[in-house]
Amino acid sequence: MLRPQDTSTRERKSLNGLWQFALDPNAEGRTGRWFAERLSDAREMAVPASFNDIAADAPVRDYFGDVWYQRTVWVPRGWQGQRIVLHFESATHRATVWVNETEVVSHQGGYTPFEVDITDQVSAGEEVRITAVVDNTLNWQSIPPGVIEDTPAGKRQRYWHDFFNYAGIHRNVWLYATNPAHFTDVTIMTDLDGATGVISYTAEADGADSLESRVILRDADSSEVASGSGLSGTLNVPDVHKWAPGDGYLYDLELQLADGDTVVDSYHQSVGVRTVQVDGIRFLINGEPIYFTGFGKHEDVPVIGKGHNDAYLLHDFELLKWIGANSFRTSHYPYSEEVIDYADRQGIVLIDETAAVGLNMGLGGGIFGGQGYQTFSPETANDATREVHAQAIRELIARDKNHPSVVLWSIANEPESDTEGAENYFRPLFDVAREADPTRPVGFVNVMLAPHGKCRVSQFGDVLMLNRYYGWYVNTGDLAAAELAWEEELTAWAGEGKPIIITEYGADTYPGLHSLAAENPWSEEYQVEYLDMNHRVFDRIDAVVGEQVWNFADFTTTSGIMRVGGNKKGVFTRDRQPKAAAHYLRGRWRKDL
Ligand code: GCB
Repeated sequence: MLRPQDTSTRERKSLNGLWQFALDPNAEGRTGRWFAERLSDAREMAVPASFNDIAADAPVRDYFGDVWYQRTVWVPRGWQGQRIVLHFESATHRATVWVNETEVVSHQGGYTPFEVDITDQVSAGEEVRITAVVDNTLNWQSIPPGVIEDTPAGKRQRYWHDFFNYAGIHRNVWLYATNPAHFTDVTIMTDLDGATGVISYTAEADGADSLESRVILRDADSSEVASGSGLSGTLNVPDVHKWAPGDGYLYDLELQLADGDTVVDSYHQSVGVRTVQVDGIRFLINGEPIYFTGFGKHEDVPVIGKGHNDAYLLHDFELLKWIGANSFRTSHYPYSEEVIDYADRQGIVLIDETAAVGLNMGLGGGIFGGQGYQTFSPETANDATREVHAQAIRELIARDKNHPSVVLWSIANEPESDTEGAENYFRPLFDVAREADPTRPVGFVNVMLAPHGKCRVSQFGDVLMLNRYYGWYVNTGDLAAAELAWEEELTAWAGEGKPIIITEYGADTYPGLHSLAAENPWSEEYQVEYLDMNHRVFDRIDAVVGEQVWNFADFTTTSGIMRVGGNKKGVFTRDRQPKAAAHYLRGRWRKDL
């Protein structure tokens, strides 16, 4: 699938803005054909945004089930004879869409795009009604998983990930037009031959049999540097300007379908020329070792929840630059494509993660016992779940394969990984990822419950990604003991001979809470001491090639006794003000100061 764009032959119309919106607590809308007319009892809802925090209304915030979005749109009259497509960048977690009374598409998976050709349902110059029912429930066959439980107080949605289940239409919605003959996909792979960049491209097109296909590569000054013909080929760029961490240099590859001198479809794909490779314990970009500095993040801001917002995007990247971070992980789901595009342009390196989080019944039981479920079983995470998970991996890679910023796929966060069930579940998923993308390393994020010697899934990864909380969840307040235990475990992992990225380490910190006794958890001083202890350990182990603090900013979670107004492990507050740890990290990461 190609991202909608405006070009000399393509045109988009944004459907962002205010839509009609209605909850459907009794699940009547589908049988009652709510799509067939104007939604009754509707309020207005912003798109893109999570619906949860917009209404001052607890039933909206905690709602699970179907919600309905509806709007009308005029199909531009100039689109006569064009192929017309309706495109959602995401709908969390699944959606079905109607154009007028015709059901046109369904999609599951809350963080990847879907689209449908609606040429037959619409006419240029006429108004159509678009209705989407979005269902945010989580079950054992969704990624992420969850369960709806009957309680004395009614039904409750339970899930096992530590962030709020924000839902709705989180990203852009587009109507766009192309020529009936058009490109449908392109895959770019890049390599280096000395100072020459080698760009291989493979395009796919529909209705293009009698047309000529050609490509033009331009540099960042729009000067042509190479060209070719055919749906696939290789372009050489002497003295190539490589894409590298901190240097987001991009070329533009224009794909053209032409009928003689007439270009009938033109699509622009940005290209960053770089290589990625794992070599023993080193992670190489363009043959040079990288040490990842940065964070696990969330898409999470006041009022709009997980809705994409350009201002926060820019501000967050300013803060990354300010603090000296060269990377982050899209924990715990694929982020908006605007984020990935911007990372390409800014030279920020990404670990790109699927939404497979919470597949672990060992976590979160605490003194109240276990979760009451077995993670992998015919009734819980089963073969059907794995197929949904495989599809989530394929859709992530299909969406992000051409982004130079993405250097590593993470197929899950902290799943159960110390059992036979886990091994059987995950083995084929690594194959799915490698088949979809033979060029990038693949891994998953290991949890503290499956330490070295117990984990049965790490053997499949090219890189070890570890989340560890020595000094927080264990050895709380005793950093000396934490340091010894952490170094012992990490030394054992180093023996695997793979690069290790510490993808989470962090301490909840209430901003403004200070303590002279630095070993007082929740204080700003403790967060600094905790990070410093971790860094002493990392610096002693050669196989550690990266440190990503949990988390960039405080974020919203479900309520619980471990959380005070959300998860407070942010180095910045939710409104992006620095805690003391931000200044400390800046001192460690900004080598130029
Ligand atoms: C983890 C999870 C992350 C949580 C974090 C925490 O291991 O991956 O989603 O938010 O710990 O703060 O407990």
